[in-house]
Amino acid sequence: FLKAPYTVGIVGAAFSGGQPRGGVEQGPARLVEFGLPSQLSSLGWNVDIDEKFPTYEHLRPPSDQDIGKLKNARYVSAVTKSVSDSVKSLVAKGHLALTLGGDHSLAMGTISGSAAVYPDVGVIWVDAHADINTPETTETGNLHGCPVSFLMGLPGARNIPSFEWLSPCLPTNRIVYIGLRDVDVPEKKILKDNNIKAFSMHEVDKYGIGKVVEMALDYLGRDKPVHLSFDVDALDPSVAPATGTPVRGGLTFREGHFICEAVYETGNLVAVDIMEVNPLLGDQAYVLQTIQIGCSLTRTALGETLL
Ligand code: Z70
Ligand code: MN
Ligand code: MN
Ligand code: MN
Repeated sequence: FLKAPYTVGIVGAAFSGGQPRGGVEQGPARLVEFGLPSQLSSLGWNVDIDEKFPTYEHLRPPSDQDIGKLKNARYVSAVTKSVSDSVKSLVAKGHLALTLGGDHSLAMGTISGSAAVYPDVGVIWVDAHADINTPETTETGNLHGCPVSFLMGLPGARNIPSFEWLSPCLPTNRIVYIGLRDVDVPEKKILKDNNIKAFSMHEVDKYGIGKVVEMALDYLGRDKPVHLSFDVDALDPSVAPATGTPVRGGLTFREGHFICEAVYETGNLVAVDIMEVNPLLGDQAYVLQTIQIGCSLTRTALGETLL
């Protein structure tokens, strides 16, 4: 699906409005500062980046009263619309769209962008959380817990005021989760009722990551375009501590990288999201460790091998 010369277009999505903790908007700048663009050049990619990321302040509405339970809905909508346009134009050019977050509400933008070019795109969603609450089921009102229901247009997540631009673009059978372990009760019902494919940490333990990823890719279809949406909190907090909602019992360093290796090997990757790196959480060493992992997961998804 990518066109030579192989180009990765980096979308620095400095945004934290989908959740309450400040700092995650500094993720992209720190990943870039650490050398991610030159690391990708070294792998042979042509790197397209505007290093002066938009802060999205210009999209912040003057006032943003809760819409039902949803917090910052107008702001999240405006920013994700902008990200959607960026990702769509990169993917349409045959570039790989790499979005550096920022919180995971941004996936409303990234996945709608890749699905606009490839309606049959298959999403691999790597996360401790299912992020599939609807405006009705969310307990927190944080939109980073809701992007999947919006993308699917699930009941209660359609025609939401201020999200008029986002029409359903992700069928329930075009996503596979890996790494789940902190799923809200209503989210469990949504996953079950819609027969959504999910490999929790239980399945990772039971089958091993190799088999889980094989089943995930078989399910989505080996010849289909792939969008990898990677929330670093899928990794165990001992591996990636600097993130807003760490949950114990997560993926090991190798399991996280194995997913990226296998996804690269499909040859069908069209978009990657690296989300929820928060450089303001935890001491220096923890932050550096998390930024390093963000970079190495990205390099791996873009073809770095051990041998
Ligand atoms: C919870 C909610 C969430 C990430 C937390 C948590 C969602 N289910 N996602 N951290 N990355 O607020 O809806
Ligand atoms: Mn270009
Ligand atoms: Mn997430
Ligand atoms: Mn998460």
